[in-house]
Amino acid sequence: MRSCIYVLGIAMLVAACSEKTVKEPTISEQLAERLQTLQPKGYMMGHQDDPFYGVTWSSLKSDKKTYAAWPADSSDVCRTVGDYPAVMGFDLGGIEMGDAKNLDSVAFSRIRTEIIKHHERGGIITISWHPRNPVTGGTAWDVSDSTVVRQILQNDSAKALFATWMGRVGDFLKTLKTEDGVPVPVIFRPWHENNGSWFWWGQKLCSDEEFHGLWNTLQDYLTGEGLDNLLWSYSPNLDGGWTQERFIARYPGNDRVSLIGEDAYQWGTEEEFVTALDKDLTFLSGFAKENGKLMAMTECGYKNIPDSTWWTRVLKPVMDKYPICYFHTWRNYSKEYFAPDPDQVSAADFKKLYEAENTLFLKDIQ
Ligand code: BMA
Repeated sequence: MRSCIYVLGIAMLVAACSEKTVKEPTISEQLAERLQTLQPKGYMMGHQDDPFYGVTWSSLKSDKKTYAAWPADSSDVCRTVGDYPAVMGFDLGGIEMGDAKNLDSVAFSRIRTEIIKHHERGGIITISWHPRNPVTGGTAWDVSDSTVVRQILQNDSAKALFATWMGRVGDFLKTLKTEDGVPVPVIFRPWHENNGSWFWWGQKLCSDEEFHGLWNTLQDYLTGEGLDNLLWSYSPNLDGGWTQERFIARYPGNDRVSLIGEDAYQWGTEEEFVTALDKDLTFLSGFAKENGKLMAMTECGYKNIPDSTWWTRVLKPVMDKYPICYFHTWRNYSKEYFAPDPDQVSAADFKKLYEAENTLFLKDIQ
């Protein structure tokens, strides 16, 4: 009898172990593995809203309702270097209101189509969300009320409204599937630039505990909805002086984040930018290594790129020093753009960046 129990025990142990070894990684775990495998080859180029409009073109007609007959698959990046960005970024701002178009007038149906298309080309998707202010009704940039996050967590009517908003985000994310019904992997990056005070979830607008409450509310909701295709990215803004203590004050926690990074724009002088970025990437790469996280420049750029050698002279030397998975340039439209088009002063330099061994565009990751 004793030996029977012993044999049974061993058999159960073996079964449990093999169950563990055959457990399929989730879609987001597969994406993390892909990012990890690609990283030693170099860093990917990303662009926000790449297929919708560019410096000189827009597929949205002036009626703001219909799309012009721009050749399908237009892209300033592709027009400049002959290849698409490896990473494409999209924003859900407006989905919370039940709007048909996002805050930059792009129809959510079109966003869905382009996300699936880029995934099927072999590209990588990142999604941000600039939700309206649920208390004032203003935009994400309305910082007139510093109790918004607290209200979402504590006030019944704000809580209920925010629950509706999360539901709409979840409903949209659930539709990001290939024809075979396989969910598209997404680097999901909510509550970004939270160390600045220009969004209602910013530094001076909520306490650390409230920020964590906001993060967890959204993450727990979407995870509870079965969305295991989201790779969660924590992305404050360029700081220039991160300390461990300050960084972890709002960091959601190792069990909640897979990729860390920051949004780093050159707004002032080149020297200020490079010094701050270099310091921050030193800190972030140390933190990423210690905590087993992926890292990226989750947004970056130099508005309207007035410097013809900015890419290879200013940005590349800093990026080369750190194990970033990608750098993500913000959107291009006539007044403001962060990636060149073929006639832009930095186009030739951007081509040089493209030709470098360690920069990855779509063809490099397919
Ligand atoms: C900002 C600007 C805005 C835009 C928002 C969301 O940085 O580009 O014009 O509405 O991002 O894309």
